[in-house]
Amino acid sequence: MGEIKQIKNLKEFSTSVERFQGGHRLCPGCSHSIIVREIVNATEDDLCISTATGCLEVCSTIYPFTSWDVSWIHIGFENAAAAISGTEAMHKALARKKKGYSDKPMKFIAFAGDGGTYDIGFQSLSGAVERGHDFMYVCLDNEGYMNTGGQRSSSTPVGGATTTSPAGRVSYGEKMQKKDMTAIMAAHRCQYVAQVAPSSWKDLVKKAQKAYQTPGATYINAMSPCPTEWKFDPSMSMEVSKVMVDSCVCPLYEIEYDPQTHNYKYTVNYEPKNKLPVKEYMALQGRFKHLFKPEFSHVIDQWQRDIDAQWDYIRRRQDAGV
Ligand SMILES: Cc1ncc(C[n+]2csc(CCOP(=O)(O)OP(=O)(O)O)c2C)c(N)n1
Repeated sequence: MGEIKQIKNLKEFSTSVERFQGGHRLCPGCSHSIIVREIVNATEDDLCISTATGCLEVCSTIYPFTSWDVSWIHIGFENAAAAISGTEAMHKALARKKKGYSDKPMKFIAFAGDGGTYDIGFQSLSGAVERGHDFMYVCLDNEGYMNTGGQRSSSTPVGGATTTSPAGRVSYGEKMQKKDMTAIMAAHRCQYVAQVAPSSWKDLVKKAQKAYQTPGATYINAMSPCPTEWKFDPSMSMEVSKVMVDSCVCPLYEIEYDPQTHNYKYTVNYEPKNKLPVKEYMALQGRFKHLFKPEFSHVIDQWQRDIDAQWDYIRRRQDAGV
């Protein structure tokens, strides 16, 4: 395993060798590219990355250009994990045979959106983790199928208006609960699972480094505010991300599984001093605008109860140490 570089501050981190270049076609203010840079620049090891079809892939590799200064595979919407697990197995086999093949440390990463993770890529992700391949899976979670015009996914939160769960006179938008993908991946006995947000960059970089160092499959759920479909001004992405963290809509926490004791250790990495009401988070985004009508106020109240209950649950697990 290569050295993990120590990151002191943002100024220093900004001088890292750039492995995901600018000039791509992601929307102004898109969080995907910020998250990707925070992850790929956190190591100096060689990287091999698979990326499912989605905003990141479409916008970073418009032929004949590419933003990727690492080995990179474009794969279908549904099989980023299958592609990277096969590549990891091939790398191991070739390194064993030697015959001129480099045995330099290499890290394997799969990036996919929430559509490519929570829904269509779920089976291939589950299988790759079960087989115990050594890779990091990162879900860029913008809570919808944004590359194809903002359809709902099983990550879309209740009340969110999307093109396939529109809000109107009779509907308040999405009706189904967002899946708890972080818990689902912990239940696969990944040794490291974490939730991150791009505005908490140091937390994100540290977690990526922890995932790089953990053997076997690791999973990072990266919440990714999307100005285009969440409907806020592109200059506000990091503000939306901060309020998302401070309202505990996106609690920053990690789960470490110990295969010897079968223990799950929960750690809350950030406790807001002043926990904001979810209303403040919703008010920043057009996709929740309709919820502020009196007839839909019960949706906001329910959200607040759900977020509070989830926050309490995570902290109870942390305190219990199991
Ligand atoms: C099998 C298959 N079905 C549908 C599509 C069309 N398609 C391409 S990208 C995409 C949406 C991607 O959404 P998500 O994974 O959430 O990533 P995002 O673009 O939001 O980052 C869809 C539906 C496809 N490429 N392949």
